[in-house]
Amino acid sequence: MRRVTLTQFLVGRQRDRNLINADLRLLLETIARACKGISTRVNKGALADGLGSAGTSNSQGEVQKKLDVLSHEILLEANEWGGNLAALASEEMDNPRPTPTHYPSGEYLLLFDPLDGSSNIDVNISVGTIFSVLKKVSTGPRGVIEDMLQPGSKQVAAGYVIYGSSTMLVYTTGQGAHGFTLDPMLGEFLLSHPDIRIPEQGRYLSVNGAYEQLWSAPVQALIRRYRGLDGKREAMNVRYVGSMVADFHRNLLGGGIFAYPANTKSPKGKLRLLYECNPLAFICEQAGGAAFDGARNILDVQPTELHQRTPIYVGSKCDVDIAREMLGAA
Ligand code: AFP
Repeated sequence: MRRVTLTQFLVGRQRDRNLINADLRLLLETIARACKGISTRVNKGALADGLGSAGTSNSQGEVQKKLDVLSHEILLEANEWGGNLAALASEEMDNPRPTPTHYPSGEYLLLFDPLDGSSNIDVNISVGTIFSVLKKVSTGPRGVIEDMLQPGSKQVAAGYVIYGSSTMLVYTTGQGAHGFTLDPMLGEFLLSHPDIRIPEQGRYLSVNGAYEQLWSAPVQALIRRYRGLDGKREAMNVRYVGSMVADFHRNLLGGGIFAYPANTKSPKGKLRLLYECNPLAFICEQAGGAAFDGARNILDVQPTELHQRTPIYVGSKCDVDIAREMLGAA
């Protein structure tokens, strides 16, 4: 069977229904190309001298892996010259970076986590890249922080690439979520999962149970509910990789919920709103699922800082509704 490449799929959407414009198409293609480069480095593992710590920390005090730094640079270099972006921001940067003045400025902003789950790289477990695209709202020539601090409902595109047993890209521009698998022989992403739909109710619960003593009483009760321990529902299977992209991807295809609640050590949760939770929430909603922060829909949260953290419950709609009900935000 002849499969549709990512480029053909995007061109089709641009041509037939004008669902995306040329600049946004270029942006998605450039991200995909950069991620192929990251995939090659990740796949080479120990052979590419990419494993281990870079000996540095990011602005949030987290130890950077060599591949974190490399992936950040690959995405930055691939995207800053195209003329379609006004600014970029990444987990590995202190502040947003306006595109260099020797290149034209565009109407979009790219926010990304270059390598999510990177503490898993050294032991050959799936990791991923997550990205979010917003439209510039400020009036100056280049993008500024104000442009980045928009609620997730304003995203015009979002996606992730999972570097797993195969490399897959999943993206949305607000007309469904579509998945492509990288054919390493052709070097192309090929359409493999058109119009992904997450099951209404899921099988999998992904949560780090080691924090149980640190959760609030309602969160403890919620997780007990998912595990079937209060006798009110069938127990879900607990599966936790520790790479959000991998846990999310499994649950998107198989049904379930990924939860990273606030706890007494991380009162705002661990995961970042702008470039981790918002893009996955957008994809999940487009696939028929939901995402909640314990009080509101993730996509409705008004951000106040670039590296803002948030608790998250994301996945199958019925399972997220249980969180809404039990955390008192019905
Ligand atoms: P690293 O990038 O430091 O490996 O963190 C991964 C992550 O941000 C996310 O991908 C995981 O779901 C989550 O952290 C795991 O955190 P815990 O180890 O606290 O469960």
